[in-house]
Formats: sequence, structure tokens, C-alpha cells
Amino acid sequence: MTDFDLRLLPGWIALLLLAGSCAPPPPPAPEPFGPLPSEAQLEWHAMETNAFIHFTTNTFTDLEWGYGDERPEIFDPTELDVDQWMSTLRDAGFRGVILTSKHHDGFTLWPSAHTDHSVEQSPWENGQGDIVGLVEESARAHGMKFGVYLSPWDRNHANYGDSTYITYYRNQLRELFENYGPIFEMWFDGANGGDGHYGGADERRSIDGQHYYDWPTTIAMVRELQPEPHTIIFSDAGPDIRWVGNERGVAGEPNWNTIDPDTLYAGKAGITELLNQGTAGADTWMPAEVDVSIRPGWFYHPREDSLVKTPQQLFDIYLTSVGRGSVLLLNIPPDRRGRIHERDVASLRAWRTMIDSTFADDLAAAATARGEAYLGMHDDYAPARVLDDDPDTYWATEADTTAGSLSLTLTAPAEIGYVTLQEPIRLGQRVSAFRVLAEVDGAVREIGSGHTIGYKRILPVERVTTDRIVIEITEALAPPLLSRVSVY
Ligand code: FUL
Repeated sequence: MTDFDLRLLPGWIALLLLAGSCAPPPPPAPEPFGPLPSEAQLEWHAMETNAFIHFTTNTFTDLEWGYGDERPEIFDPTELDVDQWMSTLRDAGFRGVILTSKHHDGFTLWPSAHTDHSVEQSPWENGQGDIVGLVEESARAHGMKFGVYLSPWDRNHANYGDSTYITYYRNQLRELFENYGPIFEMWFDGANGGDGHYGGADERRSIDGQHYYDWPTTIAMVRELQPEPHTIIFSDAGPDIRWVGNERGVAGEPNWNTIDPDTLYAGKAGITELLNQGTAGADTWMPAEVDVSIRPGWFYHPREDSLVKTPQQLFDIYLTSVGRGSVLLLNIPPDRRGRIHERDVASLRAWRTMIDSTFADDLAAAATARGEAYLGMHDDYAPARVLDDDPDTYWATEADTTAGSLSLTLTAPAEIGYVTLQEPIRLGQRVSAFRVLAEVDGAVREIGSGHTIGYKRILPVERVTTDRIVIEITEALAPPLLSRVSVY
């Protein structure tokens, strides 16, 4: 900094020069706001897209909910190729895969020591095969995390409805965690339609949904079976992630990652809307997961080959799930051969190409960011922080405000169609209303707006040609922060 030797100056002058040359210390970092995500939840948010695999006797009976009296002999995929599933999923960009190891019909895809109603009794691989083992191994070999669905409702089991069934269910969970872990996500499905085979009783059995399963004990058991890495537990009501309230692929707008678990109980009026939108300023971080199938059904049916969602439909779902700060859990059901059908493969490929090409070139990467007010007017919190690759740096507004704005100047005018925004959710979810404006023909006007941002918001904006974009946070629960802004 100086061209000469400070030691030649009187001490007090040297001190003054040194003080003047140092940047002022940054103001204290913003206080976290409200409930915060755990490390495991943060990792889950960053996965963005996971795949669901529904495969069982239903694949061969053409049913969605097997009654529980299916003969294991019908389970006989002719060309099972789990690596084909996994390479298809990996190429489509999925980071994890969740397998229905047992659906409501009770047939287990692994040779369980606790039941005969399993692949062990099927002709496939002469009863020596293990689909759960194959999927687990192949998922990891393809760089994807492995998760499990184990239906609590079991229409095959004779004791379903009494407490011995709960022991059976927990024994199976134990088998899964001990033999196929680590399990990144555990899916506890709330569905229960009443009637079933139940070991030959063929009757309707209703359970007390709130108490029968004694979920707190089961959840504690999962935590004990796998303390690290922490399994993300899904159910209609958490504890780690919640249902999104529909199976159409649409997260709420707003979509709050926070909710009060006490408000979530079956039969509550408006429960699906509550799950869909969450609650601003609530006490628990429990984000919604968007589960939806690539076909009308969850299982493969030949009649639905012509109804596979198109790449455009999948892209729209991507925007209403990942683009609203949720994780997309897209179901792709293998067919009777034991392969992902050609039509599904083609659709997934074209979908991935669509995502990659739409979001290939971030026009903000070379932009300049400006703003009139930011925390302490210090570089650490300047608008430029939304353009660097570090998710832990962010633009921060002053501690006493719940609004703020920044502008981006692109290197040249370009046609834009999407603006993506990210909040540093480690410090809580804050933004509740924002607008995006652009300078078009010399005038600045609004080209889009939204409510929540969260982990990531992809906002389709009016297509305009511009070189100046303004992000205006108009309402927030606490001083707004943004870690990233991209423009496409
Ligand atoms: C629902 C189940 O009843 C469907 O069959 C499917 O497994 C879906 C993911 O969850 O509750």
C-alpha cells in the first residue's frame, strides 16, 4: 500500500496511515429469522429433483391399489434392468431415487424375514432376487442417493389393525435401514382406504389415524437406526418435509417452508391449501415436497403409454415445483418388462434438454449490480454478492427495513424470459412480495412479480429486450437478503 518504509515515520503518523488504509470492519451479520432448516434439510433443498419408482404386483395386475390377495407368482418382469432405470434417471438430472419397497398390497420387493409375501415367492430369479438391493446398489453406482417408501397401510397382513402389525412394520423398517442404508429419505404414506384381504379376512378395517401407528416411536427408531446422515422423513405432516397438498405438481404461491405442526391434522378444513402454502412466520421449518407422476397413475399401465406427460408439461411442473422453492419428486414407473418405457425415456430426455437450454446462459453472470442502500454500505453485503457463485454470500438490507432494491446492468441488451432469485435460507425465509422491472425503450416497467422466494424462485417474466433489470423486494418478514440473482 505504501511505497516507502513506515518505520521511517514517527509512530503516531504511521498508525494513522495504517488505519486509513484498512477497510472498515463489516457490520455484524444479520440475525437469523424464525425457524431455520437443519443441515439435512439444506442438503435436501439443494437436490431440487428426485425420482420416485412405483413397482410391484400392481405393475402386473393393472391396479393402482392392490387388494393384498395377489399371488406372488404374477410378479415376473421379463427383462428387468435396474441400471437402465438409474442411467435414465441420472441423465434426466435426478439426484436421488425413492423406491416403493412395499406398497399398500403388502408385497415386499426384498426378501423380508418377516413375511412370505415377497419377491422370494415369485418366479423372478427363482425367488433369489432382491429389487431393493439392486436399486440401492445401482443408484449409488450412478451417483444418486437412495430412499425408501414403505406403506404403513398393508392390505395383505392378517394383523393389520392391531398392535402386532406395528411391530411387524417396525421390523421391516429395521431390515431396510440395516441392510440398505444409508437412506436419505423415508416416505411414510398417509393413505388408507379401509378394505383389504388381511390374511383372508376380506373385510374393512378402520384405524385411528392419529394414534394407531404411534409415529413418534417409529420416528425415534429411525433416528436411532441412522443417526448420521440424518434421514429426511416425509409424511403428510412432517417431521422434516410435508406433503404439498396435491398430486398435480404444483407448489403454492406463496410457498412458505414454515408451518405450525399443531395445525396439521386429518379432517381439518382447508388442510390441502395449508399444506400447499405453508404459513408465514410459523414455528417449524417443514418444506413441501411436490410428488407427481409422469403418467396419470403411479404404477405402469399399458393403456397410459399415450398419456405420458410431454416435455413441456414436465417443464411447467418444474417451474411450479423447483421454481417455487420446493423439491420435485417425479414418479417414473417401470413397465412389465422391468424397464422404463421408451416413451417415458424420450419425454425425460427432451425435458432435461429443455431445462438445460433454457437455463444455459446466465446473462447476470457478467452484469454489474448496484443498489442505493445495503447493510452498513459494506462490500460484504453489496448487491454484487448476488452475482458470485458462493451461496453463502448475500446482499443484505439495513437491519431496520423490510424492503429494498437492487439493479443489474447487462453487458448488452438481450431478450429475457426468466429471472431466478435465491434467499440464503440458512438465515430463514423472509421475502413475502417482490417485483421485477426492466428498462424497455427508455422506461422502467414491471415485467413480473411474486410472493415467496425461499431456496429458489424461477419467475417467468414478460419477454422483453433490455439491459437493465431491477429487483424490488416490497414486503418481507425481516430485512430481506438475496444470495443469487440470475437472468435468462
Ligand atoms: C398415495 C398412494 O395411495 C399412491 O398409490 C401413491 O403411492 C402416492 C405417492 O401416495 O398416497
